[in-house]
Amino acid sequence: MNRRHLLLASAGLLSGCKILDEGTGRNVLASANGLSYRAQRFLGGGTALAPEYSMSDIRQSQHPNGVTNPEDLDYQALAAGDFADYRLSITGLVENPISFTRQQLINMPSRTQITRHDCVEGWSCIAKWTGVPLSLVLNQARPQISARFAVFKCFDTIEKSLSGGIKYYESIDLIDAYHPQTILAYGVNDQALPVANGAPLRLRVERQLGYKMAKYVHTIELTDRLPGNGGYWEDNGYDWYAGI
Ligand SMILES: Nc1nc2c(c(=O)[nH]1)N[C@H]1C(S)=C(S)[C@@H](COP(=O)(O)O)O[C@H]1N2
Ligand SMILES: [Mo]
Repeated sequence: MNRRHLLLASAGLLSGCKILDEGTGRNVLASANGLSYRAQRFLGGGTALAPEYSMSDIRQSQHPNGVTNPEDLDYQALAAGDFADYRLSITGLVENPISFTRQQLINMPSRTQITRHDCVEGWSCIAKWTGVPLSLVLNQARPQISARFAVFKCFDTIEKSLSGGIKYYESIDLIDAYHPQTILAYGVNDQALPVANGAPLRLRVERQLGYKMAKYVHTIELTDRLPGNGGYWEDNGYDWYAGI
């Protein structure tokens, strides 16, 4: 058992599972054990869709988890100005490094989907997410042939230390980056995305667990290799491919 499976098991045993939407804790546990990255790629190909739900399945607002209000000063300044000065930057292995304001992202074609968020800690939430398909954003930056991964850099310091701390980051491969349900969300349940859930912009990558869905994203770097183990939690023992 790796640490993630231990965590899943202990979340269930110790807290009786903080399950917000029924019946998912076990699924998460089973799928985390049974489906490897290769298996899901082989079985589902690049295009299998995560289940989508209806409005009546939404039972509560999206449960905030992890960092819910970044203390970082650059973030606080942007939030104070309602993110008018926010820019999303696309960097790395692209022909056309480019940045977008929040309004530019909102003006692009959007996608809305009602999906279930499964956290490794044993709770789930169904919510309606609205955002711009990541594929449209990446196309404007024109990925180079050698690009294999999208790395998401976040504003929040997830772990403080004397040397300044560690910022949250995550990564996915370009198959997931170009998946039709992979969006950069700026809205949830018909409201502007709250700070608690990652304002102004957070990733939704619906075939994977919650920790993959980077909140407070300011930069997406295309790379040909993963930095570290590919994410903050991966650097602490979680699987990089968190298939559901
Ligand atoms: N930047 C950032 N992204 C993050 C986290 C975080 O702490 N910081 N936590 C992750 C985890 S473990 C989960 S379950 C979800 C929680 O998203 P929510 O607050 O919208 O429910 O965000 C993920 N993305
Ligand atoms: Mo999570």
